[in-house]
Amino acid sequence: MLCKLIGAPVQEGAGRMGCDMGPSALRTAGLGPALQELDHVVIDLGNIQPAKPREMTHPNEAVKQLPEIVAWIEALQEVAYRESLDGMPIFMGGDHAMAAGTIPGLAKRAAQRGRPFFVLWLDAHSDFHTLETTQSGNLHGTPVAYFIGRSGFEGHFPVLDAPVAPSNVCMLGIRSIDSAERIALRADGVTVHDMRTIDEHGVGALLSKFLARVQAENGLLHVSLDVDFLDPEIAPAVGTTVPGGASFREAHLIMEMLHDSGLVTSLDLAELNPFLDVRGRTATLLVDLVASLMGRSIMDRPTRSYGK
Ligand code: Z70
Ligand code: MN
Ligand code: MN
Ligand code: MN
Repeated sequence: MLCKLIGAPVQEGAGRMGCDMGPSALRTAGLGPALQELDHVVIDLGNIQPAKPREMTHPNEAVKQLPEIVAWIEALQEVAYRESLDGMPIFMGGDHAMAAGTIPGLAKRAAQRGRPFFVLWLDAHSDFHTLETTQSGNLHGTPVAYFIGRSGFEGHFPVLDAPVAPSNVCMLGIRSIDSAERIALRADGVTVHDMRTIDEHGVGALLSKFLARVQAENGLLHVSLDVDFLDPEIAPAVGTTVPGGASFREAHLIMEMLHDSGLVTSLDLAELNPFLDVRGRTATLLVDLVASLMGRSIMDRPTRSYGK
């Protein structure tokens, strides 16, 4: 498989700086060589550069860095559309506002191919605010509401060519949601598997059900992985840690099942903040998870320790 590494050093969507170093940390942790070892062809397209931000304001005064994020979204939508013509784009973030660029670009490509488009959203948060409902003003909390076509972005974020059907979005690992988000998620019919659901049913059963649907509908599947999906004990390099995250074993199981499904056509790696990492362990874990997604199996896997 042709893997295209694309750096998206967005940091203006998060509450603190540092996610701009994410692509560099993933390269340093050996993402490219790990994929080559699995017999993939890897090309690194370097980092995306947004255009100069245009002046722009929003009536919600909480909203932060709107011009910068709009510039990123425009650039990433174009790159995602172009680079999804062939191969498997792997977007190395960058905070999760990146997904307001990558996913609409990929969804446009899927529509052009006449294929239904699905998103597996692995995150502690639902990122389902609009420009109107966000209270923190951190725009990494808004991409999902945007790419499914919820109103509240008009005149600011680009008009969507192909909104993602809310029923084609499956969220896994959610454990921090604001009330405006909860209400909107219910109204739109997004599948939300929170941590309680995972504890009751297990990630395997929940994921199988979703994958069966993607397969039955001959869909293309995008995976958007926020570092805070993982438990902060194993993945400390993230701005907003939320306790009770996915374990090492749950995360690898998900990646292995995704690999076996053969359905994944693109990937976001979001919210890695290397400034907060502990001796590169989060970046290394992400590389290992991508390797599992791309075919590394436990029997072949050298034992690695993430202990202190
Ligand atoms: C909260 C907000 C958020 C991270 C998403 C959290 C948003 N709902 N934070 N991902 N790390 O600020 O809107
Ligand atoms: Mn997120
Ligand atoms: Mn998150
Ligand atoms: Mn936040």
